[in-house]
Amino acid sequence: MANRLPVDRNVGADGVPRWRRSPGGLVSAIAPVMRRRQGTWIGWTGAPDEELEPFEEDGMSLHPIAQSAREVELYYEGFSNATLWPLYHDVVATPVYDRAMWDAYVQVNRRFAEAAAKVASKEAIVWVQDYQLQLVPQMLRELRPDLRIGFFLHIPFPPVELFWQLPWRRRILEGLLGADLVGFQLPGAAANFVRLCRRLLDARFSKQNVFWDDRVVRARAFPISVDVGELNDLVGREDVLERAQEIRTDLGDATVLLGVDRLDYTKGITQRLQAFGELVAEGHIKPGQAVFVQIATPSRERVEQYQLLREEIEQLVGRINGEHGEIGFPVIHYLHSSYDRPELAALYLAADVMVVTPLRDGMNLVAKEYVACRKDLRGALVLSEFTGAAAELKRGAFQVNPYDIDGLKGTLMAALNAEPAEQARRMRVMRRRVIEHDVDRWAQEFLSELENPARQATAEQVVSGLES
Ligand code: GDG
Repeated sequence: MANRLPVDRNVGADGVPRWRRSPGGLVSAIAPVMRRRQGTWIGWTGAPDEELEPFEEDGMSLHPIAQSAREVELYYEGFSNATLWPLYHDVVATPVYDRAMWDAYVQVNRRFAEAAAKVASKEAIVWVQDYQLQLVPQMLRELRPDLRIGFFLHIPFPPVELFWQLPWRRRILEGLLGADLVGFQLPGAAANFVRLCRRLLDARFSKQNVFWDDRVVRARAFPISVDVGELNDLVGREDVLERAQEIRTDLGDATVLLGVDRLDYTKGITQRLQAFGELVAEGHIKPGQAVFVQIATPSRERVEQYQLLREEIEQLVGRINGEHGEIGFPVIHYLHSSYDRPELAALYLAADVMVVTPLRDGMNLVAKEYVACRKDLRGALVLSEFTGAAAELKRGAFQVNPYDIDGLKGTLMAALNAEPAEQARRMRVMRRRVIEHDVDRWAQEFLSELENPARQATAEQVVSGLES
C-alpha cells in the first residue's frame, strides 16, 4: 500500500491513454516482489475524483483508491505535505496544524485500510509505505487481526522535542503501533520512535521492541537504496555515453557541478547556489571554466511554501547569472523540468562534482544513483551530513554542513580540485557499499524480518528484558 499506484497514465501518439510504470527505485524494487507473490498494490491513480475498478498492469494487480479534489487538497497537499513533511524534516519550514486537514487524513487512511481489509487473503502480509498512511496499520489491525503488517517510513522520524508539537501525536504513534514491524531509514529514527512510545504512551519497551496491546512491535532500520542493475545497464548504453559527451560539449567543456532534486525546501538548493555564487564572485571559479547545472524537478506546486521556494531560487539564479555570467557563459544552468532515466544517467556521467546538500533527508537516492553510475571511478560527491546516505557514504564523500556556507565553499573547492587518484579511491569505497546494498536487498531484508517469526521477540522476553 502506498499513496500512489506504481503506474502513471500517459496519452500515446494515437490519443489513447495508457498506463506506464512510474520511474523510481521504490517501484522497481517492489514490483518484482509483488509479481512473484501475486500481490495487490493499493494506491491512488493521481487523478482526483476518479473511481476505477481494480485492474491488471505490468503483471501486478492494482487496486485504485479514489480521492476527491478536496481530499487531495486537505489530506495530501495539506496534512501530508504541509504538516508532516516539514515537522519530520526538523521543522525547516513551519508546519501547518489544521483540524480539517487532520480529519481528511483520518478519512483517507480509513479508506485505504478498509480496501486492504477487503482485498487481503487470510493471514496475508501487508506492507504499508510512508508518512501519508501512518494510521493504516492500526485501522487495518482492528479490521483484520489475522494479517501481518509492516510499515516503512521513507522520511526521517523526528526527535521527541519536535514530534511533541503535533496536536495528534498520540494518534499517529498508536497508528504506527498497529504494525508488527516499523521500518526506518536509520537506527536513530527507530530509537526516536521507541523513545516516543515510552514518553508519550507510557509503553513498555526493550531495546528496539515496544510492548503494546499484548503484542510486540519491532522498530528497525532498513536503509533504502537504488536499483544498481538498472543504472549499470543505462550507463553501458552507447546512446547514454554519447549524450553525456554531448552535454559536456554543449557546456563548453567546462568543469560540471550538478544538482538533481525535487524542488523542495529540504534539499538545500538555495545554500548550494549561494556558496557557488560566492565562489564565482570572489574569483575562485571563473565563468566558462566551471558551470553549475541544477535540475529542479517540479514538485507539490500547489503548496504555498513550494511556490515561495521556487521564486526564491529563481531570483537567486537570475541574480548570480546577471552579475557574473557572460555572453554564452551563464554560470548556472537552472532547469525546472523533469527528465527520463537515460537523460539523468547521462547527466550523472557528465558531472565532475555531484552536489547533494539537503538540510534534512531520510536517505537521498540521488547520491547513491551518482555513485552507482560512476563505473569509471571518476567524479566527486559532495554530501550533506544531514542525509541518511551520509551514514553509509561518509568515507568516500566530501561531507558538508549545508548551513555553514563558508564550509560548503571550502568543500566544493576541495571536491573540484581532487586528483583522479583520490576521486577513484573515494568512489571505490562508496561503490562497494551501494553495490552490496541495493534496493532489492532492502526489500528482501524488510520482508524477511517481517515474515520470520523465529527472530521475533516474545512478549515474555520483553517483560523479562524490562525487569532485568
Ligand atoms: C523520499 C525521501 C528517500 C529526480 N528528478 C527526476 C527523477 N528524480 C528521481 C531521482 C531519485 C528520486 O527521484 C528522488 O529520490 P530522493 O531520495 O533523492 O528524494 P525524495 O523524492 O525526497 O524521496 C528520501 C526516498 O524517499 C526513498 O526512500 O531517499 O530521503 O525524501 O530516484 O533520480 N527521476 C526522473 N526524472 C527526473 O527529472 N525520471
